[in-house]
Amino acid sequence: MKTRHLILAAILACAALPACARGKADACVPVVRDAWIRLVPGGMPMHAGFARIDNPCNVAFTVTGVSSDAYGSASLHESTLVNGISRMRELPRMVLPAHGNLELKPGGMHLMLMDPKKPLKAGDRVVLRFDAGKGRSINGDFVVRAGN
Ligand SMILES: [Cu+2]
Repeated sequence: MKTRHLILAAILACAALPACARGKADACVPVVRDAWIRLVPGGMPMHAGFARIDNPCNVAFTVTGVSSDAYGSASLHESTLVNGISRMRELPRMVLPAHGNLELKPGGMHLMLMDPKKPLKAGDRVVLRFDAGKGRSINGDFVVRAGN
């Protein structure tokens, strides 16, 4: 009887801790911070997302896509200067090295956000999901800012 209570207590304690329930391997996840979305003047249906993603974990985290309920489509992009002209290209992935970070910023890597489902204004908040395959993903809480 006593043993049964102890086992039940252990199961309940585990269920109360999300990290425990998912298993130890997935307990560590990268953190999205300083995340913001830049509106384009004139209400163009094309926004850019920027953030810093820190990976405190012992394994690399490879982002293979991004999505949001607030946009019709979203993709990983990079701006580069080609012969003095700014160009954008789609990236198949962004790799966060173990104990490293990614900086998504104007003029560099960013998130291309197309077809907002409803008009967004400065101060609105949007959740973007970074997918890493095998059902793994992390969320980022983005705040909308006016572009210039
Ligand atoms: Cu872009």
